Amino acid sequence: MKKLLSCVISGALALQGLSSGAFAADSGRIRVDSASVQAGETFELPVIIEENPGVAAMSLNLTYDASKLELLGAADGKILGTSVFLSGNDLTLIPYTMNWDDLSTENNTGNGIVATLKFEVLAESGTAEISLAVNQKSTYNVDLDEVAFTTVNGAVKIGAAAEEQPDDLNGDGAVNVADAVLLARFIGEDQTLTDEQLRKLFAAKPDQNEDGLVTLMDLKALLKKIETES
Ligand SMILES: [Ca+2]
Ligand SMILES: [Ca+2]
Repeated sequence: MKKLLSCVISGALALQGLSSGAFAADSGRIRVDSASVQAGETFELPVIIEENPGVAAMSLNLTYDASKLELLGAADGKILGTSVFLSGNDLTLIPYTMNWDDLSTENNTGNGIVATLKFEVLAESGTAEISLAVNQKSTYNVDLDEVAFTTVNGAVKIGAAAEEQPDDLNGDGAVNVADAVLLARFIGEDQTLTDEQLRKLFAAKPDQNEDGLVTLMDLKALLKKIETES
């Protein structure tokens, strides 16, 4: 088992090495977290920037199922410099637009929570998809060049019991090396991962050490657990 685990780690390292050359430097990722909640509950959901190539302004459109969720607010994560965060006035608008517009002459390269969404659960059960879209013309750096971000949508499971297997990243009911492989592929920026795989990954707990980012540290933490349990 140890040998297999070290293969996974070196595979992840190889993927990381590849990624620096294989992907354009000017593309980041924005994702909205997933959650399991109960009917009537109020909960917060972070919107997270990863591999931020540097922006002066950003605009995001948030879309969700208003029959299942009510948006109560959106708070600035304050990682985009001295940005003015314009949260929009009408929380009932769908899409709901979040804009950041920095007057600084330097790009903001912060990663982590860019906004925290607050929702109330209206539905008794079901799943509410939460999607993000980048308004490309309003997302640019200090040179006024448009900056590309890929987006990863979230899903809110309503009424479901609390996640019993947060380490089951591929959602197959078991926690084993296959989950570590999936995590390694994500960290290595494997572009062939499907939306379904990404949804399951973030419905579980990829951020093992709860620092707000998914990195090799999380892979190491997961491998340690798998090794201990096997
Ligand atoms: Ca699994
Ligand atoms: Ca982490």
